[in-house]
Amino acid sequence: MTPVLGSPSEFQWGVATAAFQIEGATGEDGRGVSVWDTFCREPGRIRDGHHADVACDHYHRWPEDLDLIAGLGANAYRFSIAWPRVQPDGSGPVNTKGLDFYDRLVDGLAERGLNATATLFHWDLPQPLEDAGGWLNRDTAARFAEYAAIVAERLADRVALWITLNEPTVVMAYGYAFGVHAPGRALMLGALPVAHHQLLGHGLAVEALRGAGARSIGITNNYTPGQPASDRPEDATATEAFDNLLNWQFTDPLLRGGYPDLGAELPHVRDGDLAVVSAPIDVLGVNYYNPVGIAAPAEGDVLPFTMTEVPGSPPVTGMGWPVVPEALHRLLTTLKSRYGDALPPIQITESGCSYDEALDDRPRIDYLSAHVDAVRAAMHDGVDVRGYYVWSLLDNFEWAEGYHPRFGLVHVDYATQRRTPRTSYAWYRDLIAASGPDGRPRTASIPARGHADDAGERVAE
Ligand code: IFM
Repeated sequence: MTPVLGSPSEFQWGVATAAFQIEGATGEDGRGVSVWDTFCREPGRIRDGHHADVACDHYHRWPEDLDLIAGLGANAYRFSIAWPRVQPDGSGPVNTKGLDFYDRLVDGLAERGLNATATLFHWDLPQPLEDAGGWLNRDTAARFAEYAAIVAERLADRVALWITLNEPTVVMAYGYAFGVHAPGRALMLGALPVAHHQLLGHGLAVEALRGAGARSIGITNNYTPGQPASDRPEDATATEAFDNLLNWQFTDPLLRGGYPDLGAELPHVRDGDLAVVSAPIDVLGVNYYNPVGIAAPAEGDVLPFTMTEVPGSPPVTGMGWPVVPEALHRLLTTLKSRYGDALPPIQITESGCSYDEALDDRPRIDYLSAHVDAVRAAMHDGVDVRGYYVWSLLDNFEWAEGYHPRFGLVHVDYATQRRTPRTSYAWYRDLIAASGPDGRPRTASIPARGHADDAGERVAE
């Protein structure tokens, strides 16, 4: 088979998933325990006590899932590699069977003409590393780089794009500051070292990946743009503090070589670290779901802002997240103006929404259509965007919300593991078919929203 190599020149249309959310098989083939396995066992952490022991059983059903991606006419698949499958203890011996799984997966992608976009860390930290302090411990950065080298030595010949970390801001905020994700620490501003140690791990991993022959490397950040709740100057100040802590903290060190004003001392940042963190990257992965309203903190608040409703009462998704595609356009043009020539080409590594279980999911089509339009508008305005991945291919385990939210282009019946493409699947297939190699519509007319009444029957056969 011909492996897919290097940085593809065509716009990447894809779908994204993550290991812990779909693979299941948590006790198979020598996989170690991750912080999320532990967190799922703690009473009250996950809605209705759900866990990911089986999830979408992708570990066994991956050929069917790759066929679904190929059926879209997509050219890329973003998946993540489970660190505990590869190195059960997070350091030391390699579990060959774990690597074998991803070897089969990337071969399966190449056989279907799909580019592999591999994320090395999508939150499933090996539990022994957490027991040693997790991302609060500087040593985890070095362990991450070692693991990156192990994976790349096996797969670099077939992975088109490496993403080091997925959404380090969410790990810092939800995992270590607010305590609603694994490992469940509620340290508030005490979580700041988690940001730096992840970024340091990213920088060390970039070097390790290049050493192992990786061609194209990026990092994926989640951006939740703050929108002032009112035109009071205090709300504007609070919004700036929010953006610095949650958004720019994860991009300025990469592209400007320094942290924005975080309103705190950073004694954990050592001389020379920022040179490592700011190693050149080939792609900036942008995940965007929604903005958030920001107001001045109330008396006694620990943080310099309060999160509130987005002004203007936009519609919301099934998760209650405001639907504001213009904020994606604004984010992309802001990235360009903030970082100028230092900004590498962007790939939208996640974009999507949850709604109810319906197979005829018109609201998802409206959401995706408006967000693709926002990306294309930003491209028209000069932002270099090279890819768009829908989150997600399948309904899956949505972290603390368990299996309740439904993000998939493909519905999963968890009792039978039957996959059924939704109307949005056929819509996305038609959109890709109607797009040129640069991602823009081939003709002025792109598929009308809600078209595609054959809802993917072709692939379900
Ligand atoms: O499911 C998550 C994913 O793991 C990371 N980005 C956001 C998605 C939806 O919440």
